[in-house]
Amino acid sequence: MGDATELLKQKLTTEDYNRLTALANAKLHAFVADAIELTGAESVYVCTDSNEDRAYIRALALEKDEEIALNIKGHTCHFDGYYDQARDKARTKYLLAKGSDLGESLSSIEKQQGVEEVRSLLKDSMVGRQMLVLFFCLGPVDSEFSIPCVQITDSPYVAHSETILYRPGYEQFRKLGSSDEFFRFLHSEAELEDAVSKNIDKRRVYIDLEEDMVYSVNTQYGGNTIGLKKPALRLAINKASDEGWLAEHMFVLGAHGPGGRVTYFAGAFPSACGKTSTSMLPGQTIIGDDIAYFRKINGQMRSVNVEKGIFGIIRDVSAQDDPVIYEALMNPCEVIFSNVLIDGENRPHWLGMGGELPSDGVNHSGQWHTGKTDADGKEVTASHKNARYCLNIADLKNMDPLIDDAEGVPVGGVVYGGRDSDTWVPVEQAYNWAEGIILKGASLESETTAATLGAEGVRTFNLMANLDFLSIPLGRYIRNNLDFAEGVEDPPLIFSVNYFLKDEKGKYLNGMGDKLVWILWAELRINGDVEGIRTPTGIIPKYEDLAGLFKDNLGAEYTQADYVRQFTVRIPENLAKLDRVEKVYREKVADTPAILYQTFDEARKRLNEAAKKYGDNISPLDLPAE
Ligand code: SPV
Ligand code: MN
Repeated sequence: MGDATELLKQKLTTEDYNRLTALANAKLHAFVADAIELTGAESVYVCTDSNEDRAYIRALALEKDEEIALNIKGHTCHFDGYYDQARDKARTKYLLAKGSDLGESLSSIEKQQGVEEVRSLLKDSMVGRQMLVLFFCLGPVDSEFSIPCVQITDSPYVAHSETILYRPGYEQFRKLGSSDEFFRFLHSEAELEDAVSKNIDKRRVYIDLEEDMVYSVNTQYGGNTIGLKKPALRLAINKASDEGWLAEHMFVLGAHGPGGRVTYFAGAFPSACGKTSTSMLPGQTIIGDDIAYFRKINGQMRSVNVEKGIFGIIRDVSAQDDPVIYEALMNPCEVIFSNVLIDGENRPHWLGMGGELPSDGVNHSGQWHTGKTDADGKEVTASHKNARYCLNIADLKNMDPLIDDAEGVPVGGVVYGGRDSDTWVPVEQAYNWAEGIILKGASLESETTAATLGAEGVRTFNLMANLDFLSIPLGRYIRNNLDFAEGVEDPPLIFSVNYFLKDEKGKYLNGMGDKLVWILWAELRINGDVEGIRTPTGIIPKYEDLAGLFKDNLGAEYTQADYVRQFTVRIPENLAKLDRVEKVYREKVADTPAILYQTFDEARKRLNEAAKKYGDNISPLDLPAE
């Protein structure tokens, strides 16, 4: 380690050197020294948890043109390159030692080859630039859930985003001492043209599970670069599997039931399928919108938000549908907008914000006007469909008071949902934990969205909405989820939800606001307040209970005809779904637990028996209550 210290002494100012070496951790020093040598950074800034250091990062993002100031105090806008607008799944890979295998569903590259490739792309990538070294904590600080992380980046935008999204970690590293239990992220935006990464074809996100380290290069889009977000989720899933806890792509929400009761829900949805808006339901309180860790503490399943901010999709955020977010986006507080449209007065605009959009301005394509087309003749939309906002949850009016609790919150319900136009009913409770994991979570399919590169609207298998981030074989992941209820006194109830069900003419059967009713019904179920109706796939609400919830919470009249249309059990679609999903497991997953196939068979049997008795489409009014 003597070498590392020598190099650090040469390259760092006395102040930065003292800041870094105040953290007496040889692995950390070696990581920073190696990054300096590799990237050829001209200087290094070591960021502590102080407000002054945060202000320095914010100012740097403006100075380097990675963000521009908007017309409201604290608001800025960042643009990613035109072809760098979403997670690049194809170029995100695990570095695997020869002979190890994660199964064919997860992309990997032989470790030595991959490390050489990504390091050659990082070589001299920071020449003439300042390297930023930042410390964060995943999960609440000083808790069983905490994972300290160090991020190295040459992008002040990435650094700024992380100061909003994650709890500060410099002091956590002080407490960590010489332990090597922390995650490391090395990112360089590399060669820039007009302040965006130029060599998108050389974009790489490579993950080293043995080293708990991720490399990212030639990209700026947050999902590829913000180490603590999805790269860290991948490391955490692997760590959790070794240590007996769970890392999930889930929101955590406090649902407020009768008499001031709060019941906590965790919910998994693929990207751009209503996860953030569920975590923001009116009248409820938010813990987190994207990533949650779960641990068993004193016989309870407890959960924390890994983050403290939101990197949310801005499309369709409007005063009417998302009043809490909308208010923050219209008032002074720290917000980074990305890939929206900026008008001549430095105001942001986006698709679906309500009202007319300007006919020109600046967006992710440069100067923009209505009807502009790109090099492929494709229309450039005013804002990108995956345009985002990044803000602190503390700036929202609906933050749950337990957000930073070191022991997390007790989970009463788990929800799985996707973009499903023809099969699942709007809400349904699974008969038990194992059926919930298998018939809801492990059977999740969703139509693809703009949150990842590639075609939209294609129905795709997406196990627990976490498939994009899995770092362990799929069967083991399912097993871990099944086993997690062992030793829990009162396991959470599991529900499926579907906000995207359509009728035979392709019209949505539900309004955007209806999701509040599904969650509040689930809240009543968890607390034993309402009966349900038994269907071949699970337990659905009774009409009267929903009618009451619609009236009390949305001031809406809910007709029996609506109920029948939405909650009719579609037998052929459910059978077809089981067949599609089973095929994936049989053909692509070598370690599928046998219980999955058994549970599918039982569900098929129930569906076939019901079809014999009631026909292919079963009205909920024909089925018996519990
Ligand atoms: C998602 O796509 O699931 C997100 C944003 O939450 S990203 O950072 O791109 O992962
Ligand atoms: Mn996400």
